[in-house]
Amino acid sequence: MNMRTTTGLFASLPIAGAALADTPRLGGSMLHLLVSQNGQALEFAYETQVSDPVELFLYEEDVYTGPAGVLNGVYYSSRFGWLADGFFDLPAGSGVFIENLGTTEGLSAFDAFSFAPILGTQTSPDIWQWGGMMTHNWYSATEPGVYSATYRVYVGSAATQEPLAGWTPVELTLEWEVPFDCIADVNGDGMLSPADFSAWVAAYNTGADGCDQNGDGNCSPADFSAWVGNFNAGCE
Ligand SMILES: [Ca+2]
Ligand SMILES: [Ca+2]
Repeated sequence: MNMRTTTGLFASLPIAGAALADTPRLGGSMLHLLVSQNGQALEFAYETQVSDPVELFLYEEDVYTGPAGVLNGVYYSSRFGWLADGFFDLPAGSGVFIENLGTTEGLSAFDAFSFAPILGTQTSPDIWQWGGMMTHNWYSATEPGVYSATYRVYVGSAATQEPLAGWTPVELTLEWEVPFDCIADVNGDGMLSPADFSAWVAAYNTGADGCDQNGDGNCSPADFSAWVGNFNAGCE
């Protein structure tokens, strides 16, 4: 289609918001991964304590264009961000690298700025050079589950990426989650099984959250048949 044929008619109209590409979202507050230098050692600390896996979200209405399109239709988050804590005084010709030591299958990592696959995603190198500025890479998954990535942060040669002798790296593990959102899974183990029946009975007896299967806000005998219906309907 030749777009120029319509510009004369519509050029003066404001562009509707819906026509603009959406901007990928952080998915929550920033969680900074503080990396600092202590002599010839790197140290790591969370800026904010992180105890649970970070949830990955699917924004079904969002449409991202260009390189950000890798985030279309997937659960993602960029809450984790590398951040230098204090000054670095590194030898000439060196840099700070992040090396993927192990990532759960199904978890993808993309560069914060270019959206290029990194850290082992889609056969990309396991080593990624961190430029030292605040960097919130993107992490995505397509299926419910708990995902983790273990990284080594080290000082290496900018030319060869080989670790510098005499320098001590630091390792850390990050976790993400796509919840298995299924109301009939009363015991929350991520699957539907007969054990969920006894879990529902227990929830009924104690008035726990899992009891309310018909969503009317109450825990009543009607929730039993509702649980059976939800169980038979299954989950994705
Ligand atoms: Ca279950
Ligand atoms: Ca109910």
